[in-house]
Amino acid sequence: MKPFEFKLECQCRQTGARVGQFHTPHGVVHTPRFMPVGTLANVKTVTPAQLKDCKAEMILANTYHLHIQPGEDIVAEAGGLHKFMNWQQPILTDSGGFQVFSLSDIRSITDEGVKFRSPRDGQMINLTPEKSIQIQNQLGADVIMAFDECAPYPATYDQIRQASDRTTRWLERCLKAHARPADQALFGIVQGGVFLDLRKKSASELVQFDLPGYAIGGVSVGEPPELIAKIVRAATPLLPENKPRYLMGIGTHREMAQAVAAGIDLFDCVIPTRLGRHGMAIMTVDGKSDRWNLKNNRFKRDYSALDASCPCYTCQNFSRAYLSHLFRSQEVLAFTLLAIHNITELIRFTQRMRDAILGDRFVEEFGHFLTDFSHDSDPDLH
Ligand code: PRF
Ligand code: ZN
Repeated sequence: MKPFEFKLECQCRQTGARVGQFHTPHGVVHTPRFMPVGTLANVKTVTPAQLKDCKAEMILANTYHLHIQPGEDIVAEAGGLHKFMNWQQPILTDSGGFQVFSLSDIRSITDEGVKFRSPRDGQMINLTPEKSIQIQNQLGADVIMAFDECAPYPATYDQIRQASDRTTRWLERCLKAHARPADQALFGIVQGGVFLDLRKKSASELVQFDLPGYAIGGVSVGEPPELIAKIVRAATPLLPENKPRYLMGIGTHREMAQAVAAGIDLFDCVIPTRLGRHGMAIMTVDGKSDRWNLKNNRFKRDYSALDASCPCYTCQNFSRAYLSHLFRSQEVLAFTLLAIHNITELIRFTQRMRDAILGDRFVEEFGHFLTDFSHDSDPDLH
């Protein structure tokens, strides 16, 4: 098998949904698939052994955070990210592009790069396409992301055009700087905000670089949620069929189902661990998604399993009443148990879509998530 080969196994006959296998130096990722987020070289409150039990395949880490602490030199000296955090399966690092814009005190954005103050010690940091790639080369993930400019929402057409044009120019510099193309796949990121013509322009420019994979960025930044599916349906058909497609920062059932229907393969989101720390369980009840607050009084004496149909460690061993008690007592174990369930739930959801596509049952089983989805009557597709 060639490195970073994406093997298209099956395509849905009614939608753009597909099943594939993405090969990396640390193993195969079966798509569609949800990827848990491990920002600082750990998925918050969950051990690697527990993550494996959740059926996680590829996980994420962040260039921005790891550069600030502990620094890429320490990770490289430790033997790279896989060894440092003891995760021997695939890892993807985000470039820092998005995190600088959403988390830091920015001093300037120019064609050269982004200057900002480190939230750790106030020192000036200069992140450029070259620097982001050099850091990601040192971290050593299987997939690294291009350094992009994600414009805020709302922004004018001109601002978004400038940010997505700059993202294309930066991609060229990322490719030149990339020192490990043999064992790290560089993915490009489609920008263009809510403007479908800019999305199409961005996607068609990126495709010229013949990259091993493509992502759609700049969504879920505050725009109305119904626009996400529109944006994905505008950009995805322009991306090559035989390369993985990753929708960044998305992880609700509905958004993932609609994106899968448009041909997306990979997702990531912090919500399973973040909601877990707030006492919220992500549930599928009668095929529909729901969120339960475990601190609710109705769970106080509910001795049934969190979700009897869920194979996760939490659901197999603990009752709703026990989880409710842990949260009320603010016990740290509560975070771990709920994160295990929530991550399992989102990975199982993508696995169920995978099985349904393979069995020619995708629209039958997931059609209720696709309500505003219609493949040929959508004028934005043309
Ligand atoms: N760019 C990068 N990472 C991201 C995004 C982006 O646009 C998003 C958008 N929601 C999440 N993560 N580099
Ligand atoms: Zn569970």
